Amino acid sequence: MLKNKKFSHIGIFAHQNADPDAIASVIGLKYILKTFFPNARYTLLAYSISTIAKKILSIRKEEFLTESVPEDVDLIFICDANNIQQLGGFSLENHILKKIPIIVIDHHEKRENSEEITHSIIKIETSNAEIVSKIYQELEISLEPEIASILLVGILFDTRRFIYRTSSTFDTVQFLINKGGEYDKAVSCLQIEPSESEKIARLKGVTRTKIHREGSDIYAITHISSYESSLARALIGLGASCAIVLAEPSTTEYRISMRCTKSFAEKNNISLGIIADTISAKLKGSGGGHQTAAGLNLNNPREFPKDKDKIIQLLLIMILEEVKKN
Ligand SMILES: [Mn+2]
Repeated sequence: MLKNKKFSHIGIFAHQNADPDAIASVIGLKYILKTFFPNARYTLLAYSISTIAKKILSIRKEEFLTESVPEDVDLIFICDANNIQQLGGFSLENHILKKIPIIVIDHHEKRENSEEITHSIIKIETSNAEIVSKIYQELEISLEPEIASILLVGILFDTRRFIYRTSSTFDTVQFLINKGGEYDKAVSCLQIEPSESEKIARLKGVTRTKIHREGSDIYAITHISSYESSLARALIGLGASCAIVLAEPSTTEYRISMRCTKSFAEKNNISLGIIADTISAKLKGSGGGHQTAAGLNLNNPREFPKDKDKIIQLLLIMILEEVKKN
């Protein structure tokens, strides 16, 4: 399709709140397309970019549009998402009316076919950056060292530093390193030093931590004014099986962050996301999450005591009740 047509302005999208994998894929794809359409204009778009993903732009400065799509874009790519709903507040209405090709390159499982998408490359890989890297490899497109480093960042992020990988992941990484990709630079790109206030908050939260043991499970519960998810993660790092952290950003709003280890979730056959959902329903708040990470938002729960240590005890009792149900 691409070979038989001429395109003058190519738009490449990442999903909203773009992560390093999305940003890396978009940049990687731009330089693949440049070999086919050297004279076209390129516009990279992301409705919002996560803090960590912004660090990729220190390897190579690339401009991203965050507000609107230029009208004259005549070819659209979407990276790391497979539908236009995930693009955020961008409007593609006119482009769809003009029947502009929209091509998806994604590694997530496809849920439904959306009509707007005219072509797609969907491969179940552990990162989208790996798909883009494989296109370089298979089509023997020349790859600049900086772009190789950027693709490494995407792979490192989405594989969670190779916790998730396929039989080809290490081959792809080796390919990128052979092309001049700098592994150390890519790793350091994903390290963000917490702010001083975050460090202090975490340390204070740790000193207030109460420990509850339930067989071999260690529960750590505490409270903090903010940075509750950062503290909950830190408590898991310190050895807790399950961490529950209450934050009280205002007198009427409570946020609770929960984390647990995978072995805790599997052994007790629970998902923190479901527990958060159940408890929030009881307390008329909102909550949810995944198996090992979840959060709750409560507005002025009347039955809560004033004393924060008592609130976290109450939360612990509710959580233990849910864990023991299974
Ligand atoms: Mn991804």
